[in-house]
Amino acid sequence: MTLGHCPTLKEFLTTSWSGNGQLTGLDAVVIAIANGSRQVQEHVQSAALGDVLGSTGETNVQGEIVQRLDEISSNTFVQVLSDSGSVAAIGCEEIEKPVIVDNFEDHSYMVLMDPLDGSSNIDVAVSIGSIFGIWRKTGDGEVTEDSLLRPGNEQVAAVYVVYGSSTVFVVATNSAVSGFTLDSKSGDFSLTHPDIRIPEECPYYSTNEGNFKSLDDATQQAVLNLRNAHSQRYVGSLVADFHRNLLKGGIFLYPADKNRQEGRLRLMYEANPLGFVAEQAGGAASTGYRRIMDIMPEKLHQRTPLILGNKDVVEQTVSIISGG
Ligand code: AHM
Ligand code: MG
Repeated sequence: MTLGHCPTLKEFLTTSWSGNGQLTGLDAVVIAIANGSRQVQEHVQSAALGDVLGSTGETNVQGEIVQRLDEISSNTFVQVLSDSGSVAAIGCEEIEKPVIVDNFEDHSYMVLMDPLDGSSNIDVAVSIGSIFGIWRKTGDGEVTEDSLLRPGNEQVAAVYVVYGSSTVFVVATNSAVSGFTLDSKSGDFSLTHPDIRIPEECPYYSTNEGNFKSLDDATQQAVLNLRNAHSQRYVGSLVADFHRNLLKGGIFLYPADKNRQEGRLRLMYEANPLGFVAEQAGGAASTGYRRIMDIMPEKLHQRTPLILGNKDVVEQTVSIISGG
């Protein structure tokens, strides 16, 4: 397939978003993320050659070892978003406190991000990615950490990027989920997946089967049911597992277990943005007990159980887990 006739991301934003007052200034945020992801993609591609593998020797606010590519990605996206002229504050999985950029009127968005998802796969050339939830700044007062504690259902857009066998950029708003592929020759992202809808069939389930023994009885039963009806696929990078399931149909589960009563994944950086994409594409996202998007966050780095993907299969799984 040649990409010559496909609209670029910039052309798409100009034609599809112009005239929509709800989205004013959002194009600058999306373009900033695209520019950052191009830079991160170059680091990912050169990896060992570029001497960016391995850990920094530090531990992040989540208590996890910081990989060098985590740090490079975090710095890159903080820089491009701060320079975009549209962002008031940034919350980042790798940074304890939010980055407050500016509070001028034009800085009307807040971005919460996992700058490099799938850290355990960095050193072994397996797909990784970046995830972003975008909220409109509320109120006229000073932006503080509390300003960022908004529920997922108030997101105006979500973006994720997969650095895989190709680099794919997906942006979701209330009106559409659109996927773009990086043309490495021109450096443009071109529209290759217009109006993504999760397929009705659900061939795959994705979960860490090594955690099975730590699940409660109801959740074990839910996983057993999925084993009987679907093929298993698990990359271990949420963003890559989600992308496959979005395009092919599938359900992803990282439920609570004995060792992780609050779940493993982060509400603000992973569950909310991908939950938003899933819902806009016709899917669903739940903790096992309630809709992800309805959770009123209490803290920035809050964790959550996550069940994500085809709506009917998510609903069946949730009803078994919750005994409902
Ligand atoms: P990260 O954001 O530090 O990379 O951690 C999140 C990752 C997800 O991408 C993935 O789904 C999960 O953690 C894998 O966890 P596990 O190795 O326990 O299966
Ligand atoms: Mg992550």
